[in-house]
Amino acid sequence: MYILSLNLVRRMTSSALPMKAVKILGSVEHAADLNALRNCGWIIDEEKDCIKKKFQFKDFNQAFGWMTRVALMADKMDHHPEWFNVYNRVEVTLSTHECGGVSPRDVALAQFMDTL
Ligand code: H2B
Repeated sequence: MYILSLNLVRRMTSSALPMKAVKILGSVEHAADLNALRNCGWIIDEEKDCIKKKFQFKDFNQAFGWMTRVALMADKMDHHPEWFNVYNRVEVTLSTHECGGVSPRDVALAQFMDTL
């Protein structure tokens, strides 16, 4: 898990591999990634062109610790989640303003959230 996270960090912050802000819903090229996210509990909202997931933790400490780690990565990526937290629940919505939809940046941040 730790090694996977490190690879994701490199992939997400490497200037050699910039992830373009292009819409990917319905694109054949990204179908496998989107399906993998579906299998991890992400809802692909085609209408609103965003992806969503409800995370649940043991308590507030666990939830906020996770949010803190995600926030540090989001800041590094300059790609920030829309989220809503009550006690041990965090509801996340990801989309990319630049393209007005879901882009590879959202997929990468979603994968990072799942690895923590
Ligand atoms: N976060 C998300 N989720 N989508 C964006 O398109 C985005 C962002 N753009 N964070 C960034 C910041 C942009 O607004 C700034 C100006 O770089």
